[in-house]
Amino acid sequence: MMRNKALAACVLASGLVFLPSVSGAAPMETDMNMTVDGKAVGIEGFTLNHRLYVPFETIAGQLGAETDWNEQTGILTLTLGEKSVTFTRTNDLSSTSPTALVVTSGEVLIPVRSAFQQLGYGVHYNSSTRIVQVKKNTDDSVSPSTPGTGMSTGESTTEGSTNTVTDNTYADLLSVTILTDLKPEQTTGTRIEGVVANERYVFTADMDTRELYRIDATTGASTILTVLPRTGTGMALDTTGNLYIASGGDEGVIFKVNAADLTGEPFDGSKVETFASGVAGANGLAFAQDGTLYVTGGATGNLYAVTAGGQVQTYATGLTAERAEQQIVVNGIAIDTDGAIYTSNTSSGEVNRFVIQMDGKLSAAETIAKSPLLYGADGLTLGPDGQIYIAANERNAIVKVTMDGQVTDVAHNDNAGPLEFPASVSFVGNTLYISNFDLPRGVNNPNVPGIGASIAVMKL
Ligand SMILES: [Ca+2]
Ligand SMILES: [Ca+2]
Ligand SMILES: [Ca+2]
Repeated sequence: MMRNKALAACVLASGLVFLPSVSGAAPMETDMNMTVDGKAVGIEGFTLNHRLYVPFETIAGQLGAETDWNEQTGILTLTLGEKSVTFTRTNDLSSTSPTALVVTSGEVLIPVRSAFQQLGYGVHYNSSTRIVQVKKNTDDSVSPSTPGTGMSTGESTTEGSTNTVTDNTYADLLSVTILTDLKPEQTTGTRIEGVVANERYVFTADMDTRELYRIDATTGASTILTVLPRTGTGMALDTTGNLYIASGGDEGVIFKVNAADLTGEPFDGSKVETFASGVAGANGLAFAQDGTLYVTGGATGNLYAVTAGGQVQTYATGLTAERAEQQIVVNGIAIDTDGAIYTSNTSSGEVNRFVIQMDGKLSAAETIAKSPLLYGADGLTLGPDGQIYIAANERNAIVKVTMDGQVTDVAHNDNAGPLEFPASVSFVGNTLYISNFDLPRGVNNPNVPGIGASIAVMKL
């Protein structure tokens, strides 16, 4: 075990051990303890991407599992009776695959949870005692972990910020299902960005064909209602059921579709009104309680407030991109009942809050949370629990941010879906509708396997 301690120190101390990672993920030496069937087991390892990694010999030794490690192919198989689990070497520290193994200093480390679970053991993490409890499943099913606050790394990810990144390796992720596959005949090649739903329907638009979709919230049956004059992204419904659609670019506009047209037969695109213009980079939309429509300006860094009459006021947030490869700094948006404006910063992985001050000016951006879990933060909405829910597109994840800055994944998966570069989110009661944009980037690269552009559903 001394050797492993040295290994962990080496992992932490030296960037040379690992290749650079696209997400900025860094291994963190663990102070967790473990019991297997009630017996304490010393562990030396690290957490990475919310997973606890230990040398495979530790796990195999506890279970008496047979091991087959092929250094050439980078494939490791553990076998216990009828059950086996295979891990594959990765150099990508941002990999969230539960079956990726990491080789460092000649040591082979594997994710604890998936190893035990695949070999017929239940894994439970107690975040207060920091003990990972492993127990053989008596009924041969995988026993669930208990939901809870998860495991805080205790590390603030940004100077001066008080938020913590919650490691939910051992927390339950919520299940996500597919309401409808918009292009059953294809697995890639269709991009949908915005989504908004009411009790009856879910709306989205194909960015390339400009088709506006109406999807039955119960059956998933879809209808192409019309073809928009220009591409459509973020969407919102006003209190009387009219649909608003952002259309970005330098000549950004907001389209309006009247409520009566949303429930009937398909109609001609000439019935789509231009509600407002002069909203460059328009991306996300949200109504405040006073009826003002707020619009994010994407990479422009602008926020726009649009009156019921379509008059536009422009506010500069002053936000600038932190990652060259991602320039969007105001993307998803939601407004609380006090009028505070929450936006997602896709570039920095941040949630910002703004208020319109008494003098009519926009406040400086306040950081609610900043975390690598929020890289690719796209659509943002307020949940029925008053917390913030965000589609982290390049992580194939839905992330919850509490008002006191706790950041937790509530759902995520690898590139096979059901989350596939999720772009926008819309709650109806406890049901969250999610648009799968399916861009091949981050965890969704390559974007196959998967079903491509689709509407996913998650229930709180
Ligand atoms: Ca498909
Ligand atoms: Ca967006
Ligand atoms: Ca995919």
